[in-house]
Amino acid sequence: MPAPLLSVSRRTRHTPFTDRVTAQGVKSYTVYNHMLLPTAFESAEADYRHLKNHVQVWDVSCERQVEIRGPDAGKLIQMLTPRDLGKMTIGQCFYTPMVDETGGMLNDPVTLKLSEDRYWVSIADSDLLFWIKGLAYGLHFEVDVDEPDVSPLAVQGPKADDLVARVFGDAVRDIRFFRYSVLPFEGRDLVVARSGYSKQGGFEIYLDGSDLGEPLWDALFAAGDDLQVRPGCPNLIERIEGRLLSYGNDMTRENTPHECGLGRFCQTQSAIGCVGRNALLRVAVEGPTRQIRSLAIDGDALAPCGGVWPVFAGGKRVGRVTSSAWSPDFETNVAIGMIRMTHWDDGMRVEVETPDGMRGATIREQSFI
Ligand code: THG
Repeated sequence: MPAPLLSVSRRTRHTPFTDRVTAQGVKSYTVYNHMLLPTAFESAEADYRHLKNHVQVWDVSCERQVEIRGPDAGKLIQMLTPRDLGKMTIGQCFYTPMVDETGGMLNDPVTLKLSEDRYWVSIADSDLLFWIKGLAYGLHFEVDVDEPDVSPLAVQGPKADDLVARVFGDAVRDIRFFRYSVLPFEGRDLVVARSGYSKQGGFEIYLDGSDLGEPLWDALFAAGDDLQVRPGCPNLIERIEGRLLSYGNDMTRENTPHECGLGRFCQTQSAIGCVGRNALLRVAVEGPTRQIRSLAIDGDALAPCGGVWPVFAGGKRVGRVTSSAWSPDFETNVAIGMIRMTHWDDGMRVEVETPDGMRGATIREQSFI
């Protein structure tokens, strides 16, 4: 049977780059924040090889911004996350677990501080806008909360500095990791951050105004011919190797940030105002009893895990795999899963129930890259 098609309508929102992405041969899409997100151009493996050697331009418009602005913006944003934003400065981007009153993960966005009273929350795939609007309204905060016409375009890969410097100038080379500069393009100021959903390095350009989408796309491709620039997209294999988490796949509202291995992004004690603070302080006393791990699954290439694969040890259930793919570089099936504490130590052996049968697997405390 051929793979089913995706029916597109107004609800599956197009992006400022969709016409270019289509013209340049996108092979498949998913839907993320009710918007089209490319998932393959040539193939997962060919796209992966190219990403690791050259430079790609990714239409990640689906990383929508929730803009919070007004005198109470700082107070509201601290309510959302156990990460202490007290020392955050203008020009910084923070990876911010966001939780509900039980400490359950609602989203894992990148937060940008644009001014003392203006933030962008660059969200993963959940309707965080409604939660934030609800808090602001219910608490009578003096803020506006909305989704602006801002669409990130990522430039990722080892040649990203060269490509982005040709379009925005050599100033981009001095932008530090998870910092941004505001740089002009066609007379408009754009946020250019050193960030992105890969471990290959690069930038995210926050296109402010859809009308500039095709000019920006075309400028990058015109400048990058000799760099072998290609359209790309977040790559399943590479993000599993790098253990970049996918909200809704690797974690949900059932998980705390500590279970997700995001404890290093939490300063719950000093995150005064965070709605999940009491719940997280309580669970922090004992620590989590299950946590995200990388796994290497034995044997030949498996089709990617599109759901949940149960994990066993000695016949007992000890966790689940939620993402997997064959890694050409590590010559094994790389995976991400949630593993109980009895089996989460580095090097421990478990069994994964795959559609291809039971497979042995080795737990890894660290990511592959
Ligand atoms: N960029 C932007 N918005 C996003 C994503 C992004 N929104 C959706 C999704 N991705 C959110 N999830 C993540 C997950 C991981 C990272 C960023 C967003 C990430 N993590 C690095 C890591 O884990 O190595 C570094 C984190 C740090 O050290 O601060 O980059 O990609 N705009």
